[in-house]
Amino acid sequence: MTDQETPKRPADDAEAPPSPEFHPYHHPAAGWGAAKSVSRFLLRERELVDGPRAIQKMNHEGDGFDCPGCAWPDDLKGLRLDICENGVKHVTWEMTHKRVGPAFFAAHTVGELSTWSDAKLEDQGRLTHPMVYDADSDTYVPISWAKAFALIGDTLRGLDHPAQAAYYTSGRLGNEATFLYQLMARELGTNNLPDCSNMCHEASGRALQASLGTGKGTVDLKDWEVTDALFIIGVNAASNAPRMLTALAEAHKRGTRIVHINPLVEAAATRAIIPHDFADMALFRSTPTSTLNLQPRIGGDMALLRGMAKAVLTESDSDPKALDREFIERHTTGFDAYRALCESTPWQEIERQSGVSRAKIREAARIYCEADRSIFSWCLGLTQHEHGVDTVREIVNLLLLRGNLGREGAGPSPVRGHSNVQGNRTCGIDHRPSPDFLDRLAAACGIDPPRAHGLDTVGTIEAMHQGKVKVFVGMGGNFALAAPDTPYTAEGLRNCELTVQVSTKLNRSHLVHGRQALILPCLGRTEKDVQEAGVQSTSVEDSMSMVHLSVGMKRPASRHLLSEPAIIAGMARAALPDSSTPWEWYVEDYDRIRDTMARALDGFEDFNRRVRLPLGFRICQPARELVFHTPSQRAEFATAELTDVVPKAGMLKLGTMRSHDQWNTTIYSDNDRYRGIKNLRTLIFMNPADMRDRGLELFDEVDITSTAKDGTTRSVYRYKAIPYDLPRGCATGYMPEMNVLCAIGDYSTQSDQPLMKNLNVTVRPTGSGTGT
Ligand SMILES: Nc1nc2c(c(=O)[nH]1)N[C@H]1C(S)=C(S)[C@@H](COP(=O)(O)OP(=O)(O)OC[C@H]3O[C@@H](n4cnc5c(=O)[nH]c(N)nc54)[C@H](O)[C@@H]3O)O[C@H]1N2
Ligand SMILES: Nc1nc2c(c(=O)[nH]1)N[C@H]1C(S)=C(S)[C@@H](COP(=O)(O)OP(=O)(O)OC[C@H]3O[C@@H](n4cnc5c(=O)[nH]c(N)nc54)[C@H](O)[C@@H]3O)O[C@H]1N2
Ligand SMILES: [Mo]
Repeated sequence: MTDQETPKRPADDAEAPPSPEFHPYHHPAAGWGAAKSVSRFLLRERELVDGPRAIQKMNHEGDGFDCPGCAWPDDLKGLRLDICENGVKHVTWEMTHKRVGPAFFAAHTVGELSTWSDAKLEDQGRLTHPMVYDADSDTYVPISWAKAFALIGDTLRGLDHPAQAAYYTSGRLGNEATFLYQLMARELGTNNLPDCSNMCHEASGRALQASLGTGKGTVDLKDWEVTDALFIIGVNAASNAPRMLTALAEAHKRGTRIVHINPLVEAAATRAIIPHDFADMALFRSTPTSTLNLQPRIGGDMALLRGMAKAVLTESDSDPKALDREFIERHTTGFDAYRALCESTPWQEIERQSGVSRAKIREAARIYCEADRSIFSWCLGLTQHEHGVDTVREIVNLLLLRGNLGREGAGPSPVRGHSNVQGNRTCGIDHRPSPDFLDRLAAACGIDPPRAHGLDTVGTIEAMHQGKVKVFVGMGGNFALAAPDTPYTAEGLRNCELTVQVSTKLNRSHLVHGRQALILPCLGRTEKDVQEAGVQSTSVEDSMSMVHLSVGMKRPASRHLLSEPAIIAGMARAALPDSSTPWEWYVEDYDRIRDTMARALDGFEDFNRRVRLPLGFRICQPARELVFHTPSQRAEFATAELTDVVPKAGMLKLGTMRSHDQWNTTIYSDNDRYRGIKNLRTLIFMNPADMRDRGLELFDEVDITSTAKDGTTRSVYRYKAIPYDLPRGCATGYMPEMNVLCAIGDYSTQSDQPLMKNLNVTVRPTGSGTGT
């Protein structure tokens, strides 16, 4: 297909790009705005026939596929239309009729494609053939699967050490493929398994592990249905976990109190129309989704939570029931030290660091004390910070004070990102595997896995730079754009001997490549996966530890596509010709992979039977049973001091985030409906007073310069300033455009996560001063 034949986004045809617009949004979330957006999207992707049919099958027990979007759990009552606007966009994007085949690649050099926008690259459609980079013509040319695998095998076998390769996972990979992938890496001899979780919930995993001895949340949807208070922190649910809106609206109707903690008052913190409630839809009847909104400064959550704990402890002087003393006594350790720390932290410091008044914090604490059962839920607003681990541990501290653990309707509930990012970790994508995990894997699979820790995302980028990692394999995702410090990451990838991208759509990571490069196209989750034993299903694990099967139903986008398990097996056999792992036999029937997983993985006993139960099965959470695999065998209070998060004079704290019309690096449009933005992505949301200080008005152009921990600076130019309701000294803008500002060295010392929500920036009008 040539570029001329390729349907373009309207913006590409227009003489001048449409003008940006900003109209603050005052409507409820979801409802008709979402329905309208869905039909526009189906129309654009020419999916009015297949789209609705597929949507009917989404998130259905038994015969459906799991939405490849977010990791919010499926409705427990088997709701017929358990979907959301963004899930529909996501599925339709995968099912597009547009194709990127050999003719397309012959018509466009990599040099030319590099000048295209990221949105335009992905919009070309589904990849259809395995392709290899040809340096002479600067194009990708077709290659057979056998030759592609041979190239990978030869290169891997030619390395001096297996740790000269890194194997990235984006969190959509199903459990069975995940298991084979980590098995391949470990059989080859490395734990270099960076994944997108290194950029998202690493802090949550480490905090929960340290406090409770489990890396995951302990609650499920049933708990959400009976809780008395919900604390929703640092998540833009209306865009990024839209099915949570239903849970919030239903909870509010039941009388549950809902506190949102976010520098921005996001759409989910106002009102919502429940999309599958036809009466609500027909009558435009919306339900409130918030009792109280607190707007801390960026990074101010820990101080706010500490303030709540301080208020709870003060309350306990007059009301003994404010604390669950029996729970604290029986199940925790470190309470006295934590109490002393809270008491010695002055309110003045709490107010300064959080940016929220003592009165407001006490109001939240009162709601907490009045609730018999509370759930705390959070996402990236908490984790992508220097002190992300301490902050999540502070949530656990608060929960422990009132015994909100191990009982119905109470506990920690992180909102995970990609649809199977939690399953990836459960099934072995971990650069720091525990000895117990490796021992069991060794016994079940007859391999001798390496014990040394491997590289995470940031470590991989640095190692590619230093020439220590020479082969990069990306199982999905868009590493070149998703990772921090875009030019630095690009240099790392270009320094590789071989880059391999297993993908469904064309993206930047195909153009920023090693000396040799492969694009390997795979089946998407909506597509029928037929192997020797018939149609195969794969399993995924949602945010609340439910594991269930997903079966694709669409005809594959091309007959040349392979499934992810087949691609991994092909690579593994080529790299390990003498391996006694039955790679080909596994791929013939995924039940065989599941049988091995049942032996190798904790909680997967009797996997093949249990995964076929209605709604699947829940992986046991020891902390929920009040069994704590911590050094003390108890839940451990953490006693970290507050750190200084107040921006230095003249500087702002900038958080990068997603718009409503994007999926990580995939941009569907330049609109952000709930924040009132149209036709604009290169923007910065600022407090109106911070704009006035700089002489800025709406849409004025600014240059933004970040200063890294090591003093180096990075800039983006001509971004448009938007006045927005967020605390003074704070600003936000969109990833991945702003990843340029995130220095490679700026990762948390607690979680190794890049500080994507904690950039120290100066903002000045474009054309003023020297800039950097
Ligand atoms: N439609 C759609 N859905 C998605 C994704 C997508 O791109 N598109 N991505 C998926 C993935 S991989 C992930 S990890 C999740 C991400 O889901 P979110 O965590 O919602 O992602 P972000 O857009 O990064 O926004 C985080 C929120 O944090 C707030 N925030 C910023 N700084 C702070 C802070 O210091 N404190 C607090 N309390 N809040 C802060 C922002 O105002 C914003 O509301 O969503 C998943 N779902
Ligand atoms: N500044 C900043 N940067 C961030 C973040 C932030 O908040 N701020 N968030 C971080 C987070 S939380 C995450 S999770 C990462 C996201 O990082 P990634 O997971 O690496 O990126 P995605 O944009 O989700 O990947 C999109 C690509 O996945 C491929 N794909 C889609 N479906 C499939 C499939 O079924 N199989 C395979 N093999 N490939 C498929 C397509 O080719 C598509 O181009 O970004 C991180 N980067
Ligand atoms: Mo994520």
